[in-house]
Amino acid sequence: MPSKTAQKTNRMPEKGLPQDTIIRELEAKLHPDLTYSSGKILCSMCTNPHSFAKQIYRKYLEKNLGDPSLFPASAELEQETISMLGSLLSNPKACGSIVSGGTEANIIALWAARNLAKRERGEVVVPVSAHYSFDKASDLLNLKLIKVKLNSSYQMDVKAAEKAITSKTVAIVGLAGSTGLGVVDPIRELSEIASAHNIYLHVDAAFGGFVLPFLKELGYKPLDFDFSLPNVCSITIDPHKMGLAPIPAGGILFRDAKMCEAVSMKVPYLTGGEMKQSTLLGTRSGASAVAVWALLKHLGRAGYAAVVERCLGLTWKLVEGIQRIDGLDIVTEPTMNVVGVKSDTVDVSLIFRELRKRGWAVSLFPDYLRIVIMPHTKPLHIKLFLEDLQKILENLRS
Ligand code: 0PR
Repeated sequence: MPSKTAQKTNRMPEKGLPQDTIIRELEAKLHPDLTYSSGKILCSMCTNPHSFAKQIYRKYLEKNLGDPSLFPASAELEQETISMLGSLLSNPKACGSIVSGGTEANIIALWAARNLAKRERGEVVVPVSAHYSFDKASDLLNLKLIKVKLNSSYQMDVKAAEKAITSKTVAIVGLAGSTGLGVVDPIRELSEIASAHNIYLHVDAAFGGFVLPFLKELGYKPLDFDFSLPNVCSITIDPHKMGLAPIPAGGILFRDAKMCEAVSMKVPYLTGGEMKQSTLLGTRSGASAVAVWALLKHLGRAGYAAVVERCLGLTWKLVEGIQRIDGLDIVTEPTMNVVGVKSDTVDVSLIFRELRKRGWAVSLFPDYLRIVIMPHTKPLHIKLFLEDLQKILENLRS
């Protein structure tokens, strides 16, 4: 993209350079990047991938799921992965794909809903808290987003959602873990509305998909959000977030094959037969899907439950610490490992800036700071963060 300021140009060297020279240059150039291991990243929904997943990913880099005629076994593993994710979400018969992330998954879901509804210039009812990937999807798919207000618990207001439904509505979207606060919308009620109006319901559990299924066994309040609700048509669940898989690994799961068919394209020339694709991308990483398959098998339910238990335990330590600091409070009680921090006395953007000066990365939403406690966060990081936060508040108030 052309910019007003002079852009630095780069040229491929005429003669290749030795690998160690390049590695040294890379280390120096990439040095400014933050690392998860520093503990300073408190704003990301991604984390350092599990070492076993990295090992598997490296081993199978050449595999291309865009051409299952060459890699039929990898395609089979992808389907086994979808079935394992489906069983985590109460539907082992789910169909779908391992995709590039939550954005692609949400685009594919609305693409399917639009095609199934066969409606021109359709509308999609979403909560105002929906991730911006839905804005991208609506732009690409020529759908109008109808953004619905939240209730006092920061969930989609169900009455407002029902009111927003018109003859043009092609889908309702509910969040099972909002980007800002990790809030779960009343998916059961949305499912009832979807049924009453015969409308497609998509659930964005990009983050919550690897957290919510474990709440009950960990002694937290369970929340309905998955295919056990009869009208949930599709779910986004991202292995590259709380699934600990290497980027890129998103997941789009449909209740049944008919829904998946709504976005499938025939690509017969590759096989001389019936080959179909139902993703946005053509050439796509087989290593991603195989790494997710391997990690689901390696960690199992118990392994993932332990990860969630650690993150939630630390989240509550953080909440207690924040509530002890004069002038700070949480926006709402966390459902998962996402915390909103607000202040009645100090502008949160000033706190954000001071934190950055001390190396801490949090996210700045209009009225609050978002902190995500991921598996790379250790108790010591929380302690140091709270100490810095306390000092910052004292300085800003004086
Ligand atoms: N749905 C929800 C609920 C999300 O929170 C996100 C991303 C997406 C969909 C889209 O997922 P992809 O980014 O995989 O396409 N949530 C994070 C966010 O916007 C993404 C993120 C991750 C941002 C790591 C920063 C970061 O360091 O906060």
